[in-house]
Amino acid sequence: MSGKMRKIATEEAFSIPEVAAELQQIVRGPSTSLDKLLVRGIYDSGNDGPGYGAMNFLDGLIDVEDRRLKQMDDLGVDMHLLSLTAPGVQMFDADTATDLAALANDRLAEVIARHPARFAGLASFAPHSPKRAAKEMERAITELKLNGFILNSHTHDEYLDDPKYWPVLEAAEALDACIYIHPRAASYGLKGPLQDYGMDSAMWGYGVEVGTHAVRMMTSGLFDHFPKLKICIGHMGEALPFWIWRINFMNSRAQTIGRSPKTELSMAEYFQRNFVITTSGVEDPLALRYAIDKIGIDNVMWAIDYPYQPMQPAVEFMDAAPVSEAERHQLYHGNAERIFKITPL
Ligand code: 1WB
Ligand code: MN
Repeated sequence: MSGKMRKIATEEAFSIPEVAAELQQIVRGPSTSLDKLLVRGIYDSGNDGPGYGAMNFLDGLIDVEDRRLKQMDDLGVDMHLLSLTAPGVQMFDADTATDLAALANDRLAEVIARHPARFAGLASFAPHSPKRAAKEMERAITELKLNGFILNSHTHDEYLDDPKYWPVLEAAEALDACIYIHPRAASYGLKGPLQDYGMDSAMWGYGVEVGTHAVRMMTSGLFDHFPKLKICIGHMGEALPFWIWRINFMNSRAQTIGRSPKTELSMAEYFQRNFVITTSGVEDPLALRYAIDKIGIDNVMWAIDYPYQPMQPAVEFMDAAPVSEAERHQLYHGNAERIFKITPL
């Protein structure tokens, strides 16, 4: 055990009762979102949900300062970078989403104020109303001193390459704050074959959804307008480190024949310049070593994905990972301190 190494876990989920109650209403309402398969089990497990209630994730999401903190103590986990869990506020209508994002940010700032050495946080915003979102983003960084932003992929089936979201991207870039794109279930047009066999969520669908989101952002050329924008993706990069060579090759061809917009840089260059990844929920030493060698040790951070994945194996994984001690320091805390502006010890 590297007991003295600071350990900052960077994709750690929480919720508040008000958001949980609103999600229960969504589950009972007419939405045809694929998210309902999983969200029902967490927030309305008295219904006929597929057994997720038994895992009691809701308890682990609402509890921040009690059992979670004790477990962090026991395992030597110094800090959780908290984010409002998927689907965040994005299934709600614009006004509800705007209000609940602000409330969640206030609560998050209160938790951090009580435990400044133990928690940091990513701010929520309601992409539905991009201008109001930009205001909340500014408040979250300048007043609440939060550390970046959380976005749960699509919003009502729309993605960040849509020009309507430019105020959001402008705000993130101007505030020099990273947007963490966390999964939610695939959008309406993408969900067809992902609806069966439990493929909708963390097993496969989440990665397809966020990977698609990230490739849309790169191929649309939006990083030419926002060259300093930083996007974080979890789950060892949602397969993109493995695919980037082919994305790059085929995009270059698509640009040549006019099927993809002309861009100033190549896809591989955008991936290197504008993206960072975390290990959340992928405890595979070969995948970690590959990701580091492929995209650089400065671009990879450790995460647990609590409470959806247990803390102890995530710590054991990183303690034993096939990396140098200098690399382990960067993975465990150095990169998170730089990217999320957490004061080094
Ligand atoms: C699970 C994982 C469920 C995540 C989630 O619900 C989220 C799961 C919002 O493993 O069932 C996640 O964040 O990886
Ligand atoms: Mn997660």
